Amino acid sequence: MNLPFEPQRQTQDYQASDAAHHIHAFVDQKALNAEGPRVMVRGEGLYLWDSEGKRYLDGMSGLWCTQLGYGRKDLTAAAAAQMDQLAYYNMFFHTTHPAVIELSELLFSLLPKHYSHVIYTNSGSEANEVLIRTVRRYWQVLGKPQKKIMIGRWNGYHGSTLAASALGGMKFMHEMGGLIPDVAHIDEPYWYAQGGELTPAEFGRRCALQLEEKILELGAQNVAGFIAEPFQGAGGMIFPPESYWPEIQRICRQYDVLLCADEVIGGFGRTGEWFAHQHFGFEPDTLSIAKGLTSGYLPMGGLVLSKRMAEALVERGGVFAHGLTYSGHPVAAAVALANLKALRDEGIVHQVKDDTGPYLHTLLHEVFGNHPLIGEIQGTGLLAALQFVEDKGTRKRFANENDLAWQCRTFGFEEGVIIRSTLGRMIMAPALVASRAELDELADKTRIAVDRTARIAGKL
Ligand code: PXG
Repeated sequence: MNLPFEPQRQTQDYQASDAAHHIHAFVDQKALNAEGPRVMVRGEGLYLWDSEGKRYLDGMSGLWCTQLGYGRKDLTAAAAAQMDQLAYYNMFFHTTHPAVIELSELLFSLLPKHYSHVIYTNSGSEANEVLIRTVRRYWQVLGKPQKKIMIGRWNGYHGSTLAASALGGMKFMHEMGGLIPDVAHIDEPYWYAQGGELTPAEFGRRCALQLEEKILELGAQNVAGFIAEPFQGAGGMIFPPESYWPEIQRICRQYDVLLCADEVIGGFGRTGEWFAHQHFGFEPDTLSIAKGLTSGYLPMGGLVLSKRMAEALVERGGVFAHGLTYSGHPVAAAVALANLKALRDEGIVHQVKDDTGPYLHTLLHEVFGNHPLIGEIQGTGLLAALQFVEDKGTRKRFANENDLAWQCRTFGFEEGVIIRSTLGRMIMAPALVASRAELDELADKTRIAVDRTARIAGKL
């Protein structure tokens, strides 16, 4: 392999140089420098190897993105061939190219029929930046320029750029200079933590009705759209109660507010449907996509628009004053095309729905259904969350649940499995190509990590 960097340096050497130059994501950099990050050097299928030669089962698909796993030769071949043919061109000044055209043909053959257009970006954050301007433009074109306000949810995550983090509801991100005008938030539908005495169905409706109250408070004539993840990802892999989405959809339609689904994590087969909104049975006006679009092999995202929105923007909108140098990048588009073909032609999404998804959830219920530390198992397809709980009867959570979950994640690394912790929840989202044997290994190693955590918490 002709890698442009030295292939085998000492771990400490990598760590020292990393500390000298990098500000990592969502971490106290000084503390990380003292500890030293793990250096990942290779991936194959569901497995990763670090610079010490230790092997891990990646239960998180990288960052929820490597749908096909690591080391797929069809994706690398697609990238190399496109680089040889046309390494770069763009969609500015009246040009286009075959890779992006064929990608869009395939993308819209997989999407429900009421979507027709896409604006490509390089990431999910950018997709949501574009979303705000596109939604506002849409209402301008319809003669309602005062419809500008976006409503998001507390603890929602829509990216780390300025407007995307403002749409999201992570207060600690807002505090880091991350607010913009004309954005409002409502509560998240996290029944286990916040549902109190209400049934999940009652709580789901109650949370949805907050949207109606917020729209009335702000004036429907001022509200442009509501953005939400079909299920919360970064916020803890939280599935809303079944009553939630139908009521949200009713409210958006009643008040002429665009329903914007952030499918960055939910898209491309994660739930066993191509898109998560199909699993929950609602019909958004826009979809923000990224991650699984290329299986993470190259950065690419996009904003998908309904025919109704696209028709207004194209037929009546005039100049659309937006463009990114790398929108529809030919190499990323070629990789996305190869990735979507593989997901379709190898029946991977069907396999998640009919075989590996149900298998994983049956397994998790067997292993963790009566576990003293686990109060709830949520998810569908190759997506699962385990909720830590101190008292199952009252759903009382540990005061130090964040530390416990982080500890569990560390135990996982020691056992050779990567699972994600958020607050008091452990998350699994393995590559969609996972076999039953790999899911067995994921559950077994997670069980060891959870048992070790339960001992610390005094539950075993
Ligand atoms: N929307 C959603 C729903 C996301 O989950 C983004 C937008 C932003 O995408 P980019 O490509 O700009 O990162 C995301 C990203 C985690 C984790 O561990 C989640 C994300 C990113 C990094 C870590 O939960 N989601």
